[in-house]
Amino acid sequence: MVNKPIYLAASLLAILSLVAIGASANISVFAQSDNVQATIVPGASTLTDTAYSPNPIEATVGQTVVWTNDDSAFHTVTSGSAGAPDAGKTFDSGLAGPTALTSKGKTFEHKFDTAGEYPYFCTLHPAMVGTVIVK
Ligand SMILES: [Cu+2]
Repeated sequence: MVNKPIYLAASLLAILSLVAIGASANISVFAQSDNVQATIVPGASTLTDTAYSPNPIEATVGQTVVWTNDDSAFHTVTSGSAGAPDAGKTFDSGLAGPTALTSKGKTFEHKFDTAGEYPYFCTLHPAMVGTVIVK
């Protein structure tokens, strides 16, 4: 009878720690679904591997990378490398349409569902290159 309050306290602690574990698990799931932000920097047309920032972009499987054009010039975010037959096959902001990064403030996004390294470039300025690393 004397120990009963101790058992109650211990049970309460056990329940509270389970709740805490559950809450932290939910937070990590939420963090994984967050978008990863990247930019095309001002003056990118004359840059190479610093045109896209950060470079490389690191993401986890299932995350979406959002590129914002912070430059005044028209750029693209195009998978692969310039001249390669598979260029633009995985993702491409393109030269026309709603995803085209025609001016400052425009955004393009792509969700990465498979781990790997994804090189990309700008079709208008092929010296602009970057990599997305998905883990
Ligand atoms: Cu460009």
